Amino acid sequence: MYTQGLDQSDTRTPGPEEEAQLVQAFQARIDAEEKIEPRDWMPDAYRRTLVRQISQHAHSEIVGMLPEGNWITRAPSLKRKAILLAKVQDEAGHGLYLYSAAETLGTSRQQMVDQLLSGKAKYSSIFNYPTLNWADIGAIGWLVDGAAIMNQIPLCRCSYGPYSRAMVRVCKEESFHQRQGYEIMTVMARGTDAQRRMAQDALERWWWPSLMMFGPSDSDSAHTAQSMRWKIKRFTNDELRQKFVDVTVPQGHFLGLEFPDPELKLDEQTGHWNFGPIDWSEFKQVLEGNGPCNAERMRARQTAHQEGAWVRQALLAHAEKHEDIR
Ligand code: FAQ
Repeated sequence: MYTQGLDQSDTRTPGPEEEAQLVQAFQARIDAEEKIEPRDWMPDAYRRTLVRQISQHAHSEIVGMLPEGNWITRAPSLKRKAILLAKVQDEAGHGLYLYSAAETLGTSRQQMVDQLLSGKAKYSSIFNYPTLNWADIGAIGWLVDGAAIMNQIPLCRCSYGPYSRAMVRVCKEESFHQRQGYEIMTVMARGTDAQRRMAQDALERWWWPSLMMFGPSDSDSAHTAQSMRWKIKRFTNDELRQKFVDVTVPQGHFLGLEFPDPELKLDEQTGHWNFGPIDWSEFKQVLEGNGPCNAERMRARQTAHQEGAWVRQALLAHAEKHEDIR
């Protein structure tokens, strides 16, 4: 029974002097690029930051299934339908790895789901925009998954072990998603005039919301400085946004598409693409629940949760029966 006691944490509260030593030793481990594991001592604020970020991330994956799920029954061919089904299933899997990673910090999945359903927890702003036509599925893969990868590759080096390991697999799948989205855009951009117009229209609607995915600019970001010290984040929101613009603009130009930004211009000296101002009032509105689809997304999740109650009850009953037999 050598595993006994592994799941019991030290409930003793350290005194102020001991706490200061623990914090110092903790930061030294982070600075030395050691991974922090669930049973290790960690400051409460580090734990809270991780639960906040990982649960928001998990909710984003789950809510993120809705805009694309909208097109599964209307995909233009059997092959496209099979690909989209697999992609949406991957997002569900990402949500599950992430909820599991957050659970290692002592918050149950039920608590996290309750916070989402009551509107207390956030999920990514991008999933509050509608998918109006098939080209939107291409634009989501290319831009939304593209932005997600840019943000998430550095999370593979996050200081918290379970989160960093979950991100390795997530990123492999996201990179496949990005390529399938770009392939849809390529086919449409090289198709009929009507298809080219659809691809252009989708880029125009998804471009600015994709830039907002990276979060507020560094000067307004509440958590970035501390998260960088803890090596949860490795780059700031603005740094990642710029990297995304730099790789994505040439991809769009290659397809002959135009970005909806008259100020977009290559700075020959730095090699970066300068872009125009982001409409942060729109971002704020979406975060406050007033985006085009916030109410619809919440309703869809609440209904799914209610309608899935019998499945959860059946699984629990099965698990209890299994316990009795053992
Ligand atoms: N939407 O101080 P910061 C995907 C909030 S997954 C909503 O800068 P932080 C896959 C932020 O939470 C997409 N809220 O915060 C997919 C905070 O509020 P709080 C999700 C946002 O944490 C593809 C406040 O603003 N990815 O797309 C947003 O240091 C296709 C202040 O902000 C992740 O979650 C936003 N865009 O940096 C699925 C990645 N931005 O909590 C389906 C992990 C900021 O104090 C289909 N997360 N806020 O109430 C992160 O890297 C970070 O949490 C950031 C925000 C960068 C999102």
